[in-house]
Parts: sequence; structure tokens; C-alpha cells
Amino acid sequence: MTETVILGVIGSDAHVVGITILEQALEAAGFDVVNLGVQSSQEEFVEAASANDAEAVLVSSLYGHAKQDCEGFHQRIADSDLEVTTYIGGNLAVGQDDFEQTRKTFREMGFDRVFDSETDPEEAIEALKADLDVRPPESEREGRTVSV
Ligand code: B12
Repeated sequence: MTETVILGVIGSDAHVVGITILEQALEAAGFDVVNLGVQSSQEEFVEAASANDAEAVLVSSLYGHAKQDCEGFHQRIADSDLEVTTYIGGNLAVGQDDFEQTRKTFREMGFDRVFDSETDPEEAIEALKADLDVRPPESEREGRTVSV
């Protein structure tokens, strides 16, 4: 499997621990990860996705300003003719908002999936595998019973 994923913390946000854990979990699951680190601009995400022919872009935001930082992000992606799956996760709103409302807001902004700060990295990995149609290598499929 060689799916490439761009990962980073958007805007002026400097919270690094979450993406470090995500990076390790994604790599252990077999993804190629380009970690842009903290305080990454929309432009840096788009350029990295384009330069690395990425399948997915994972945006992290913890400090409560994700909505402002992501305004116009999907327009920028479309303008670059990129076809990527986009996820966002973390503490996306200020304070203890109703997460279903937060999810709705970011889905309307164009993100394919929206995750809260309680998300286990494995949850995001399973979602990515499903969205990118990642199948286990043939060697791991051997011996499985296939029912028709
Ligand atoms: C450590 C910390 C800091 C450190 C960061 C050090 C560093 N370099 O990383 C310091 C002290 C610098 C800091 C600063 C600030 N912080 Co701070 N910080 C925290 C704290 C205590 C822990 C964050 C952390 O590392 N968690 C551990 C990791 C493993 O969890 P995580 O980051 O949530 O990531 C997981 C999930 O969220 C999820 N996830 C994250 N991103 C994504 C993306 C995708 C696609 C997916 C699928 C999943 C996913 O998966 C990750 C792994 O499991 C949190 C409170 C908390 N308990 O969460 C506040 C917190 C995030 N900080 C907060 C704030 C307000 C700030 C400041 C604005 C404070 C200030 N006024 O200066 C500044 C912002 C500075 C900046 N420019 O970013 C608030 C945000 C409030 C909000 N969103 O409503 C929090 C929630 C504290 C609070 N309760 O008020 N902070």
C-alpha cells in the first residue's frame, strides 16, 4: 500500500502532540505520511498534496479557530485540480460546543469527515482505509474464507 497522506496543524496553532501520535499510527498502518508540522498555511497543505500526489489531507486544529483558518480551503483545493479526501479533527470550536453542530459546519465547508478530540487514531485509520478503498496485501488475505 502506498497511499500518501498530508498531515498538519493549520493556522497559527502550535499544538503538536496530536499530529505526532497520528503520524506514528498512520505510518504503522502502512501510509506514507508527509507531516507539515504546526502552524501550516492552507497553501502549504495544497502544495504538499499536489507535490506528493496525495490521496488524503488531514487537518488538525486544537486552539478553537479552525473555522476561520479553513475558510476557502476547499475552493483552493478545487482551484488546484486536486482530488483528495479531506479530514479535520481536534478541538474545532471554542469551548464545549455541540459536536454534531460542529461536524455539520465543517462538512458544509467541504470536509469529508470531521473528528472530535476524543478520536482514537485507529478510528481515523479505519475511515481512511474505507474511503481510499485500501485492501490488505494479498499475503494477508490468503487463507480467508470468501463467501459468495
Ligand atoms: C499541551 C497544550 C498546550 C501547549 C502545546 C504544546 C505543544 N507544542 O504541543 C501550549 C502550552 C503551548 C498550549 C498553548 C495554547 N493552548 Co493549549 N492545550 C494543551 C492541552 C493541555 C493538551 C493538548 C495535547 O497535547 N493533547 C494530547 C493529544 C494526544 O491530544 P489532541 O491534541 O487532542 O489530539 C488527538 C485528538 O484531538 C485527535 N486529533 C487531533 N487532530 C486531528 C486531526 C484529524 C484529521 C483526526 C482524525 C484526529 C485529530 O487525535 C489526536 C491523537 O489522539 C489542551 C487541553 C487538552 N487536555 O486537550 C489545551 C488546549 C488545546 N489549549 C487551548 C488553548 C486555548 C491554548 C492557547 C490559545 C492558550 C493561550 N491563550 O495562549 C494557546 C495556543 C497557542 C498556539 N499558537 O497554538 C484550549 C483550546 C480551547 C478550544 N479549542 O476551545 C485547550 C483545549 C485547553 C482548554 N481546555 O481550554 N496548549
